[in-house]
Order: sequence, then C-alpha cells, then structure tokens
Amino acid sequence: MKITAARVIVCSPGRNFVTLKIETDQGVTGIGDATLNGRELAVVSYLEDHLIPCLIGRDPQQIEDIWQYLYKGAYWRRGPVTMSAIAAVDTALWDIKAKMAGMPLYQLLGGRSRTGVMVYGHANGRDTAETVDEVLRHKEEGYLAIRAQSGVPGLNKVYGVSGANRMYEPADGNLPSEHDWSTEKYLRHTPGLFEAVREAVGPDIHLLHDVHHRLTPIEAGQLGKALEPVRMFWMEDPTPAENQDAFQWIRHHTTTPIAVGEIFNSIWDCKTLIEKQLIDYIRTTVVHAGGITHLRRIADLASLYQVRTGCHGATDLSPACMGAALHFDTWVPNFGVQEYMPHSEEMLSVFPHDYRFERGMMYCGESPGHGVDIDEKLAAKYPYQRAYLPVNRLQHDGTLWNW
Ligand code: GCO
Ligand code: MG
Repeated sequence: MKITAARVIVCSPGRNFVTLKIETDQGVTGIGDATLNGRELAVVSYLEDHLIPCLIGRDPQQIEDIWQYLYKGAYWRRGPVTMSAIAAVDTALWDIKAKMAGMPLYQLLGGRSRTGVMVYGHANGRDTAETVDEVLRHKEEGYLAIRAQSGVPGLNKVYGVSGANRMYEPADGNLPSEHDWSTEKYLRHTPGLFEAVREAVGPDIHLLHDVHHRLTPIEAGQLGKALEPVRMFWMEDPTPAENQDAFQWIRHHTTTPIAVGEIFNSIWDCKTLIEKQLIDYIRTTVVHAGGITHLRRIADLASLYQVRTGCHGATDLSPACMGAALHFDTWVPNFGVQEYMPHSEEMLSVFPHDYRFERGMMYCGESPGHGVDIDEKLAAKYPYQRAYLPVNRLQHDGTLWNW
C-alpha cells in the first residue's frame, strides 16, 4: 500500500482551520487537524514544503515508523509547529488504518473503556450574576462538569468572557487585540464568584476554572486555598509551566487539583509535572502533541502517577481533532474529562462527522476511522483570514503580561 498524494486544506468557516488529507493507492483517504491558532500558515508551510514530499510513496500502514521518521528525521525536534504537522499526518494515518480494518478508531486502540466521554462546557459571564445564570443554563442542558469564567470588576477585557453571541473566540483581531490585567482585582473577585456559583448549582456539578497562566506560584497557592471550600474539579494553568518546579509551591499550599498542558507539544514538556505529581490532569491533545501515537505515550506515562487526561477542546481545534480525541477518550484507561465548546453550524457543515453530544456526555460514532471528513468544495468557499490571539498588559503601567 502506498501514499499517493497529500493535500493541505485551509479554510475559515467562522475561524481558521488547517486540515491535512492523505490519499492512498487503495482509494482510502484520511484526514488530520493541523490548526495552530494564530500561527496557522507556519504549519501549512511545514507540511507542504517539508513533510508531504517525504510521505509520497510510503506505506501508510507504518504509522510508528513514519512518526519516528518525521520526528527524528528532522534533527530539529519538538515545538508546536513541528508537532502539529506530525500530528496531522499521524491522525490521518490512524484514520486510514481504521478504515482499512473496517473499525472505529477506538477499537484499534484497544477498545472501549467507558460508555461515553464526560465533557465540560463553558459558562462565561460579564459579572457574577451572568456567570451564575450561564452555569445554571449548562446544568439544565445536562452538563455534569462546567467551567466558569467571569469578567472582573475594573478590567475591560478578560480571557474567556465571550461577546454578545455567546461564541467564545479569542483570535479576534487582524492584529493582536489588547487585554488588561490586574492580579489584585482578579484575586479579589474569583473566590466570591465560585462561592456564588457553588451555592446556586448545588454540590454535584464538577466546577472548573482556567487561570490562563496569569498568576505567580504563590498567588496560585492563595487562589487554590481560597477555592478549597468550593471543591473544584480543577484549577487550570495557574502559572506558566516553563519552570515546572515552581508548581511545588502551589502544591505546598493547596489541595485544589491542577490541570496543565494545552500548550505542551511533547512528552518531554509533561515529564516533570507528571513524575513529580505536581498536576492531576494533563491537557495535551491530539493536534498539538504529535497525534494519537504520541498522545498515547503521554497518557501511559501519566497513568503511572495517577494523573488523568483532560484533553484541550477549544473551538480553535477543528472537528477532525475532536473526532480523534473522542476515540482516544473512549479508550484511554486514565481518562478524566474532555473539554467541549460546540463549533458553529457553519463550521460543522464543512466537517461532516458522526460524534454527538447528549446530556453532558459525548459519544464517538461507530463508522470506520475517526468519523470526521472534510467537504472540500464547501471549505473552498471560506478562504483563510488572518487572525491573532490577544496580548495582555498590566493595567497600571502597560507591562506585557501572560495572556
Ligand atoms: C482552553 C484554552 C483555550 C485557549 C485557546 C487558544 O482552556 O480552552 O485556554 O481557550 O485560550 O485554545 O487558542
Ligand atoms: Mg486553557
């Protein structure tokens, strides 16, 4: 069996998505997501100029060898661009292998470990009252786990708070838009927000919150401690994770569980946090961490330390990533939760798929492969539009902060 062609499809049905499609001499094709929000075209070039020429003529069944060839063969290892491009190849190859076997992808991985995949939804409000309403609306819709983000009094634009149409889309500018930040104001507001949310929603719903890399370790320790009475499912990205030993300071001060890893791209990024048990959930997902082949390795390492998975699932990952992630989640023994922000109807129309949401759970389909395709004709109607993620500056003096 041979790979005969591979094509990168860039489209923007409301936001940019990069998709790799691999074709074979047996007529079977597969797709993989390669979207890296705000830096999409770097991955397109990596695929078109560097990876695709190496794929033509290769046996698509040799997924592991191709992964090693692309990873070790580059000499320059790791990084989000490299690993997203490898992920797209890997996902498309697993899609092809599963289609050849006539099986849904989760069967190839080792079969079903659970009836469905618990997902967390996003409740965002401009203030506490609106956030509480949104949390309750999600509860009505059947969500078992809900992430709450709120505007902070005195700050203009804060991560995670959506615009009027409730669609959350951080890549909102032809150039980076600017948010403002005050740790003091945020820390004053957030414990009270969660007290109100817990009071309204009752004891059974899992509550999550994304700090989005903005605190120092000791400030994160303070927040985690203040949130303990609320019994959070997790506090995400409390501090930037480049200096991983810093997480010890958070652990010394709080038992609030911690989730990290959506911006990681290899097992090496995860190693210290997992081995030292400095986190409880690992957030790497298919597209940014080298595909199914590499994500599986990360999950296996995590399982040795009772760290569970909590795959990133923002709308800037395409439905092709979601489809593959749901198969992974259906299999992976140390599953924790899956993030879910629904794509718009327009986005979904470009990616025919067989996964579904029902009462707080998601279910991958039973069709062979990962169950997601791309409608290339429709995709062609939505050309690429440059879009950047925002930057964040300290309110009092404009110092550039972590967004
Ligand atoms: C999350 C993430 C996202 C990122 C986004 C950046 O927890 O879902 O933090 O919202 O900000 O994926 O492109
Ligand atoms: Mg996050």
